[in-house]
Amino acid sequence: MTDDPGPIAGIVTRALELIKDGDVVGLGSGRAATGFVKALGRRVQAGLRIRGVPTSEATAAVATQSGIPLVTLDEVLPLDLTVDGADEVDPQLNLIKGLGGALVREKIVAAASRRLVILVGAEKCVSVLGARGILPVEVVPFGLPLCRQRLTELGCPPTPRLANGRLLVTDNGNHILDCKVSAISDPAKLEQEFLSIPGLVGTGLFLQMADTVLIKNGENVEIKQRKE
Ligand code: A5P
Repeated sequence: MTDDPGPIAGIVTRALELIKDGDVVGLGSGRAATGFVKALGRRVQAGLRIRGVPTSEATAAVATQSGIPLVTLDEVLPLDLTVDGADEVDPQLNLIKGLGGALVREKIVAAASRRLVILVGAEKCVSVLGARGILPVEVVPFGLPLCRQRLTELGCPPTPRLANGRLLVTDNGNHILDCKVSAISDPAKLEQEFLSIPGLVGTGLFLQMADTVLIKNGENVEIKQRKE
């Protein structure tokens, strides 16, 4: 059986090469991360001894089905590395994440890890963050009206994310606002402006967090390392 699921064939195998026996691995969310988790599970069934910290309930379910023992940040901190996907990657390896709705736990697990490895297709690589037009943020339900107003005033009008016709509820019991953005000239400034809004608990901007990005480009895998 191959470790490579469909569209991300190649990068999963390269990511698996980074995992050592005994590692504690942050398990990302989304399609690329799920492909990695399933492949990692096959290695565990073949004898690899690792433990995982999932970034979402969905990933926890896949990991459990795949035979990966799970632990929490209460039990292990720091983690050896986290493997996750992304929605945009800029030339400095800054990211936009969160189109899967797991951005807050993803950022916590990434920050708790010695190394963050990102798996993407080449279509996710952009010259400037914001190129794809959406920056997700997570807000507590009570703060939703205020957050919507403040984000609109900042020039990033938000659309509440829905699931089955109702407001999506994250694993943290919060909601997601998809903010309309264009090229973000100063992501660090925007991050601070967003985080200063009471009730906004996290943004999809992952700045200076990714250490390694594996990019699937046709048949090739390009590996980028962040420069300090
Ligand atoms: C989940 O909240 C997201 O951050 C995903 O990691 C991101 O959207 C990439 O997902 P795909 O691998 O499904 O494109």
